[in-house]
Amino acid sequence: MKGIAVCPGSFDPITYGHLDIIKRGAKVFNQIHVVLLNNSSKNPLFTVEERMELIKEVTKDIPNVVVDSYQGLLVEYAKSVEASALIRGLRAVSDFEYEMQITSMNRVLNDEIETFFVMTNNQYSFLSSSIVKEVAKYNGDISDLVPPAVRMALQEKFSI
Ligand code: COD
Repeated sequence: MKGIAVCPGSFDPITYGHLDIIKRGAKVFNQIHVVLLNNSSKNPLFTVEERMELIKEVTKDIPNVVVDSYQGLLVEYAKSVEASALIRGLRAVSDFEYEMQITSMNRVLNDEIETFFVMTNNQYSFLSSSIVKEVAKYNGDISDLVPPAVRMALQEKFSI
């Protein structure tokens, strides 16, 4: 599929689940903008700069990925980079209600931008940034959940 897609998130921090969605999107679209936005219901552990650095590090081998951050509405960002699509991941039925709500709102705000959902890879269906932070906080093994750079950043955050 041609064109530019935006893969939005809070990425606090980026996990192998996110990375899987980004890689699969990058096979389908010409360019993927991975954009860090503010989710007002979350209180991030990492700063915007720290999260951006980690995303850049773990996506550096995917040539058609651009990493960015934006303070504002997702659809405004998408318009500013001339994207025609948004990519979101779906893990479980529990994701569906929330995703449907924001997708509907985004369509009200701009009905020219389509949202595409990528079903999680089975091995990451349980994986979330929150779970990773919880396990890392108590020094559990997160090596199968996040790339090495993220694991090190978490260990530093929790002074392990
Ligand atoms: N497998 C597959 N997909 C996954 C996995 C996994 N293991 N883990 C996460 N994902 C997917 C999520 O389902 C999501 O699609 C994406 O990865 C990013 O997840 P998060 O948790 O990092 O990001 P969110 O859900 O907090 O992002 C919300 C936004 C920041 C995009 C949203 O709040 C937003 O758009 N904010 C800007 C203001 C705005 O425009 N709001 C929308 C209008 S209401």
